[in-house]
Amino acid sequence: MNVFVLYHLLLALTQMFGASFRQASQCRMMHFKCRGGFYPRAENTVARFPVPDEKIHWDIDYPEYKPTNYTAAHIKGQSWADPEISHPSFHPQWNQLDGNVNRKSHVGVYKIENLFPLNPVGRTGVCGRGCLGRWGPNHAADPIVTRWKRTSNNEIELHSTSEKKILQFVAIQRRDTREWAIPGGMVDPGEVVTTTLKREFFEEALDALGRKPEQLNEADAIVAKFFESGETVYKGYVDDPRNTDNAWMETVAVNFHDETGLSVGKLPLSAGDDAVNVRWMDVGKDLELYASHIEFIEAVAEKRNSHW
Ligand code: RP5
Repeated sequence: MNVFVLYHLLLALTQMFGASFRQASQCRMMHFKCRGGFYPRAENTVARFPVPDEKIHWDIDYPEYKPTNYTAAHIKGQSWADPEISHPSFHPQWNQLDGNVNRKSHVGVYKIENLFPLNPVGRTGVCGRGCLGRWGPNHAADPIVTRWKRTSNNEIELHSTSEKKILQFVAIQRRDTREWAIPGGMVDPGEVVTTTLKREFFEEALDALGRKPEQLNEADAIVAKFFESGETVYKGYVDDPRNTDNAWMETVAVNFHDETGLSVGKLPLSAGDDAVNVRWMDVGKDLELYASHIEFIEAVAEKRNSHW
């Protein structure tokens, strides 16, 4: 068998058995929301050093590049945050599971330069950790809970132009930036992603933390059951406004779909924890969402063949 035939055989096998979700690879990704302007919600104004599109990637020379060094004062000394990189007690195991802290990236092996992990996409105009707790990847999970939009007669509504079914997803309004977003959150050390997905949805969209234990009811059991089967639609880097050259967000986004609208699709939503608002939002390409959440929603729309 010659090399050409072998290559195409391997390619076909990868397509047949490979991941059916989007997975960001390190090669030539771009980021936009963590570049230009100011670092979000910093104590003082923190301007990002300008990084034009063509200078994002580390392998492109940019001798003038002087990123602003910023680590938020409030993360220092927190139990959920790493110490300074030079702290004598800090011996991070990069690119692997470090105790119960996951320092592996979904996008491949990231580089370490002068002790600091390097953002796998490239320059952001800020070095240090910004307001992220971990050096390197900060892992999150995003539950995308969907149902079909229905008329008052409970019939599935079709879009007037595309004539396709309209998907709705549970969106929260973030307390920090006031942008609408998927109700995701950080994976705690040692926590499995399936637990994070459920926990974050309970906290942000059903206000589980604001309720007394005796208020936990039948609805909670419905949600717990509903979260047993989800489909991963994205795994990788997030273009999050908090990213820096040395600390960045990554996520696993999973779709949980209520086909009949009779399960989670019927429950009353209530904003809690980091959310100031929650609602079912129609899916379409004009949505403006936090970070790169629109990409994950697009992947769900594609999977469900809904209006976009
Ligand atoms: C985004 O930040 C992730 O996609 C996830 O939605 C979120 C996690 O951060 P917090 O909401 O916990 O701040 O990058």
